[in-house]
Amino acid sequence: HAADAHRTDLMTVTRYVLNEQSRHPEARGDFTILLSHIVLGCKFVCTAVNKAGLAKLIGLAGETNVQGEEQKKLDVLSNEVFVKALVSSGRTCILVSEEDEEATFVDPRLRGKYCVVFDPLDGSSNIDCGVSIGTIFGVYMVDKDLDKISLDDVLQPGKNMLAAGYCMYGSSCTLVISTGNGVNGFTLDPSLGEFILTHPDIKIPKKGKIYSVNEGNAKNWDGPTAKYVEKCKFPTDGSSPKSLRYIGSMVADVHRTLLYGGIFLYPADKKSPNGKLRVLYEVFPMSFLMEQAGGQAFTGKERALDLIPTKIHQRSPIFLGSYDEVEEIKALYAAEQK
Ligand code: P6P
Repeated sequence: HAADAHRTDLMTVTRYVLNEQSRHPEARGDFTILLSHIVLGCKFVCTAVNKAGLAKLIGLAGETNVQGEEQKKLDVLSNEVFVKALVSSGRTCILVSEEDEEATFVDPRLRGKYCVVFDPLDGSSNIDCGVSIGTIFGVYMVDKDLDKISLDDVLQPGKNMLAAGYCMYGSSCTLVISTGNGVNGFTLDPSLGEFILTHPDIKIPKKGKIYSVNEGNAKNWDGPTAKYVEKCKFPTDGSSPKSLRYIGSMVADVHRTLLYGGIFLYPADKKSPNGKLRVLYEVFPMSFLMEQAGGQAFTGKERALDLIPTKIHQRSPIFLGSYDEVEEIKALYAAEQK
């Protein structure tokens, strides 16, 4: 019984990562230490998000807290926590956050060989209505003299990532992570303060009955996207129409797609030729997870993980999800090229 196993054989995310580390005999535990600091950040944000929700509702938040300090916006607070946790881990050298215009180059005395790209609180505009939001992160390694690092060392294609994941703050706190050997989901047990394995070896269904896109942008879509969505609504092969599910919070939409199958799209449109989602800390981590779970991720031009970013906040269109669904999109874009 999972419940029994939970009681006696606790597979925590820390133990899972240690097991993963044992697959790399040369590893000295740096990666494990880094991930434990990311997990710490997620635990903090989980409590802050839950408190903020309640505090805001019962007016505790107000403009200042009991110390008379200006109540920080949750995404600013979350960012500070992640930056401090990652710097203090002593395992990072460059950090890229959605919240910071410039990359953070860690103090040379505290540098480690990993770069972390992250969105500390994606979808934070949804907090007030209680919709699930989340942290998204990806990890690269820099294999050079840490005194000679530059921005180019974090502008790597997504396929170079060593790990990626998200933590979804909803009715429960769910951490979904891959270190390159499949995808596993952990749920925070608040009584233990530990993430317990609840979704071992997640595989996305090969096909899906759900498409997830903001239909409000339909008038600006390009041909292949418009054709694909049309096929979802008016299938010509006798199959039944797909259901539309769009939460408007990437972590929630991607989590549902990963577990139930289907496709998530944030296409380019005439107003935003590169779409809206950011390459380093939204597109790459979610694409990494999808491929690790047996799905695909495509930009409209290429495999998402092959894209080589030139700017840290660069955007890209993205189509990700069930293998067969993304194949259909790829065929429509290929046909347009002919
Ligand atoms: P739109 C949230 O603001 C976000 O960054 C993602 O979490 C989400 O997928 C997307 O934007 C929603 O964008 O334009 O559909 O509201």
